[in-house]
Amino acid sequence: MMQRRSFLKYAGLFASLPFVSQLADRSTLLAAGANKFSTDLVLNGEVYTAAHWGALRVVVKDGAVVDSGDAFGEFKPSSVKNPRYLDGEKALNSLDMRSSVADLIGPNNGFDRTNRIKAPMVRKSYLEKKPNNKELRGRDEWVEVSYEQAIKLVSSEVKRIRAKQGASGIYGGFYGWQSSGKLHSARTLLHRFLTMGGGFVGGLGDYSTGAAQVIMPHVMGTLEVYEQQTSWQLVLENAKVVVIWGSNPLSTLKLAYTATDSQGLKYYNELRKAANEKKIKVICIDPIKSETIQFFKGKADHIKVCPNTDVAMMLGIAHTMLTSGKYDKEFIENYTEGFEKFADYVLGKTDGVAKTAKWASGISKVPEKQIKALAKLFFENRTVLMAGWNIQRQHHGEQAHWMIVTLASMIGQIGLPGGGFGLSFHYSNGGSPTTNAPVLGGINVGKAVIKENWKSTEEKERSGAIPVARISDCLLNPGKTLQYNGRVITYPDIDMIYWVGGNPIVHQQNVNKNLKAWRKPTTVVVNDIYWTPSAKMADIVFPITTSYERNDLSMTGDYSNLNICPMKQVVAPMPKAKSDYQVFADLSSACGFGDAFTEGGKTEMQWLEEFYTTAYNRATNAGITTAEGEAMPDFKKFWEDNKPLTFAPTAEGEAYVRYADFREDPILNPLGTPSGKIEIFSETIAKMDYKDCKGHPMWFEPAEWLGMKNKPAEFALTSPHPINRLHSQLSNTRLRDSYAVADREPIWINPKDAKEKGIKNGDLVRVYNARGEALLGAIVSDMMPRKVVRIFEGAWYDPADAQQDGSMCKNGCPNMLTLDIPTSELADANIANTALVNIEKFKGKAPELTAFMPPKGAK
Ligand SMILES: Nc1nc2c(c(=O)[nH]1)N[C@H]1C(S)=C(S)[C@@H](COP(=O)(O)OP(=O)(O)OC[C@H]3O[C@@H](n4cnc5c(=O)[nH]c(N)nc54)[C@H](O)[C@@H]3O)O[C@H]1N2
Ligand SMILES: Nc1nc2c(c(=O)[nH]1)N[C@H]1C(S)=C(S)[C@@H](COP(=O)(O)OP(=O)(O)OC[C@H]3O[C@@H](n4cnc5c(=O)[nH]c(N)nc54)[C@H](O)[C@@H]3O)O[C@H]1N2
Ligand SMILES: [Mo]
Repeated sequence: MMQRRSFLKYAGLFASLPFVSQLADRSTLLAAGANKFSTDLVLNGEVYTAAHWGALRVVVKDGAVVDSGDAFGEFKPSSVKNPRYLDGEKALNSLDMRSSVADLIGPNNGFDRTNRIKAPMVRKSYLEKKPNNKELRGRDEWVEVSYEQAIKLVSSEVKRIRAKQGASGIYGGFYGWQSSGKLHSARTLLHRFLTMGGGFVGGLGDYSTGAAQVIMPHVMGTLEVYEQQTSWQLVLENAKVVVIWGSNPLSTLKLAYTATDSQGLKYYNELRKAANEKKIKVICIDPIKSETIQFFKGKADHIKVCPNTDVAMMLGIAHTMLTSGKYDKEFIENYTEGFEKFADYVLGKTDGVAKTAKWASGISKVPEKQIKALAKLFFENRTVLMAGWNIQRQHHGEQAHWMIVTLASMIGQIGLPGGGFGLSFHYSNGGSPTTNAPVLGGINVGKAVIKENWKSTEEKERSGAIPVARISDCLLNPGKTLQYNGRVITYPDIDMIYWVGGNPIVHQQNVNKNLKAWRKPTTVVVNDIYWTPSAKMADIVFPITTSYERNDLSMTGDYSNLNICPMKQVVAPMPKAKSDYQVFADLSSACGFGDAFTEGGKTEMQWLEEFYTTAYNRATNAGITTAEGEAMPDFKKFWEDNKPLTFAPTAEGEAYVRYADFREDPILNPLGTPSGKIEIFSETIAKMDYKDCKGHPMWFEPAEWLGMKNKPAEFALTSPHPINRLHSQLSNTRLRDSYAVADREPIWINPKDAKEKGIKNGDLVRVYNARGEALLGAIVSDMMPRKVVRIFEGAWYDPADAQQDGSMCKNGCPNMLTLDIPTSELADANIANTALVNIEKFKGKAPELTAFMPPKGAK
């Protein structure tokens, strides 16, 4: 193994830092601190950085990346010898996303499928101002322009739209996972530019937990989905039953929004051990025999629920508890609100339908006996319900987590170690205890420099932000009103989209509708590193640096704060690429507020020193040391040391039990709900009088599911998160060679279904419904139940014929097939996992994949 931390610096090497040129007067005040640190690039040696997929150690040889992997351990291989048909633990363990740094940088490293945007480019007919040019979006040729010309085009367009229409004309498209980093946060930088410049239309919520994060504050008084969980150690010591409900943590824990702390696997290994020794019963509720279930090697009970019917199943459990009297009446009495109204519904007093185990079984296809057995098992044992988020990315998704909380209330163990429920054990290693690490500062959105120009306060209130997943509906229907969490939103008339750090053409449901929507505004600008489908649907693109071509800082573990990582520039930037910071600083200058944007011309290293020093001062004042008991180094030393700092969990972190204080004294420590208690019935929601979300959790029939009458298609499609990449990110690396089937995204199909359709492993499959069609490669696997197919989200949309509306996606993007309707009037969240599709063996000549090729005119 290469020696860690040793590196050779080439004296005299000048690292061309992609940074702000215009140093204003005020910066001389700060200049004292500038250039204090060596920002020379390491030509041969090791560099430490971080990404969503973890703290990274990168090996550099002659200025190019030759290897990369876990900052703290041995490197794992980046490819497997026998690709295709990777499932279970093989898929989980064989590949390491951390190995793909070289591929992501692209051309410099001899990997050309990366598809980098190499220069600022403008769509030809847009540049020529052709009247029909919007129709040609996504179909046109591209022309290279100078960086200065691109800045001028975009800044004058922003000014034009602001003058004509005000803030409501510009959508600050931010949604996306961008790259890690406290400074180069594309989303914050875009919003800083648009906030300082006079406002914009923003987004409400997110795609991940759109339904849960609106319902949970009504029920629990908090977001719940993005909060620290009961410490895993306490779960392992106290739980007798662990229910992994609609969640695939062995896959989803590979990433975090900051950078993963990689602690999750340790706890799941211990859980597996406890299951083997029969100390803990593990139950997984999932239509699919997921990688997590396979990880338990038969030691976890798999309950195969019909997709989109978990709420019915839970109601059957609740009915069993209620009628057998085996539920915690005392907990219900002391800690919850409105249980009687829910009980009346469960017993059928309000709608004439008793939600018996038999009734639930008819819908969910989980045997009646099993439903009854679960009710007893949960009540009689210390049980924790660990729910994932897929079940709320479904039609009426609000009900799923509301019902999880209701069941946990009936079990009566909320606030006890190893009991209750948790909505984030599968995400960012929730339950990995919080450390004493001081938190880094970061770039913020700032304040308006140019006065906000909304037509009225009322306009801002009604149209200032729209639920993120309603974007295509909004573009297509300006002026339309919709209900959202008790208020009315009026869709603004958006004439310009500026998107950074996201891939909306891939992540939004119903791609064909979205493409139509994206052809409405006059101007679309995208900053991205690569020619993604969204970049291809723009008019102007800026070529952005990878996080390996700039300096930054990150922490690991969204909840644990385990490490503070230097994100040191690894290689020289691609010649014409700029950081988002540079682009927005220059756009701000062109709009007259550059000095405010850069706070007087701060350099990259000055920002980083400031962010680090915020943490350093806290540590110094509070006497916080690293896990090794050392004082936190000052920035200069930290930067030169070139390695992440690790902090130790606090005693409180290790002993943390979610809702322990509420349980101890609900009067002194009430929840943030109107009643201060868990709202099984919410008067607030009941008063909204929505037809698709009532005062207590209920079963609503989804728009499309296997049990419906007159099914529009034969198979239920679920599109969970990909194991070996992050959404669409990393698709353009060699990792893809290990999972692509016939050079397409895989679709998992049950063997009997495949046989009926004449489909074999490795065949090309056409998947279609009324909304669109896509081409995929078959994986025939008994992990799939009958009539359910799985396609991971994130495939780069690649139309067979871009000139044609509704053209097939050659690469297999599942959003060709999904429904773009809201969960309900409460949250208006996406329902990516509610859809029916048809499948057939693809006949004819396989079209060439072009997803990872630049558009016409681009190199
Ligand atoms: N069918 C279906 N669809 C889904 C889901 C599902 O379950 N099923 N899940 C949904 C969910 S939960 C999510 S979170 C979304 C994810 O959707 P996104 O977050 O949009 O997906 P990413 O692929 O992470 O897109 C990030 C983009 O940012 C770019 N990028 C990276 N670093 C930088 C940078 O420094 N600057 C700039 N300007 N760009 C950068 C990347 O190249 C990439 O194009 O998908 C949603 N869509
Ligand atoms: N490797 C990897 N990890 C990630 C991401 C990634 O892209 N790649 N993305 C991150 C992001 S942004 C998010 S939002 C989270 C997503 O976290 P989640 O939303 O929890 O994850 P999903 O992968 O969508 O689905 C989890 C499980 O739900 C199951 N499922 C599908 N339909 C049903 C159903 O009707 N009932 C039940 N009971 N189960 C069902 C699926 O089979 C799958 O095993 O993951 C994060 N982690
Ligand atoms: Mo997400």
